[in-house]
Amino acid sequence: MSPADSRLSGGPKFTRTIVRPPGRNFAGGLTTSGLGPPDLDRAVSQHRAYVETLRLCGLEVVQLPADETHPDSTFVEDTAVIAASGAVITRPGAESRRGETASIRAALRLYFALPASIHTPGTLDGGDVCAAGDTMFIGLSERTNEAGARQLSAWVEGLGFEVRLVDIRGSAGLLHLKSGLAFLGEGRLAVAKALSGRQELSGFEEVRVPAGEEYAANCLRINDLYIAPAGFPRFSAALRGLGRTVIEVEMSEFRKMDGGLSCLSLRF
Ligand code: CIR
Repeated sequence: MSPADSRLSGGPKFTRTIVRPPGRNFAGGLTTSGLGPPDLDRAVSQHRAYVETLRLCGLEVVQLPADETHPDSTFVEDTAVIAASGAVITRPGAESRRGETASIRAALRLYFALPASIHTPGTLDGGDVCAAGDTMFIGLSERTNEAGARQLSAWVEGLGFEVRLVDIRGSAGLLHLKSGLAFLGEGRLAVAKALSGRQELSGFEEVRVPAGEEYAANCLRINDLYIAPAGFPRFSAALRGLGRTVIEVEMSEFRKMDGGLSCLSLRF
């Protein structure tokens, strides 16, 4: 499906996903949540359930071994951007995460001939990139700088996407653009209050994430289904109201490390 066809549909059809379970050093990752240390056993079992959910959505799961040298490496989404028929390896904004990309590049080379790369002085986290049909929203954040966004823009524009930059620096509570935004298909976006009404989102229908449930803005549309974090009933009900099944997954331990639902997988 071309980007232009996919804004009013559910987006591209996904067939595969890359995931990586949390390692023993998971609690040593970056966090600002103030929610306390994660419980590793619980994180591992939540990750297992997440992977099963992706299988239920029809995806073939490519599971990488845990990376014990990089505590944030379970958040694979930040290390690559996959769009249409190509992949770009990112240069994560946090220095402690840069080494995560080597194994992701090796994994993606099995599926994409020559992944491109974000290079210095650019930095970019995949969590700042939200594809919505023929539109690619790219967040400027504490992690993604102008140079990184420009490099990615040039690449995705070459694939036929219209790029819209969304500056979220100073938007309290948003680590990444997708902490407050998700593409729901059929021209709709899930939007947290911090981004609601932004003119960069024009032309899309906003599905507002209720106050107090902002964490749920980071949900996923996978083929015919939605996946949403458990514990946010009003937002899940709103998704159900769009006429699709919603599968809820427990994310408590990843949330403690500032991780959202989408960041645990790369989908293509
Ligand atoms: C970090 O601060 O980089 C990790 N602890 C969490 C990354 C979450 N990534 C995402 O939501 N895309």
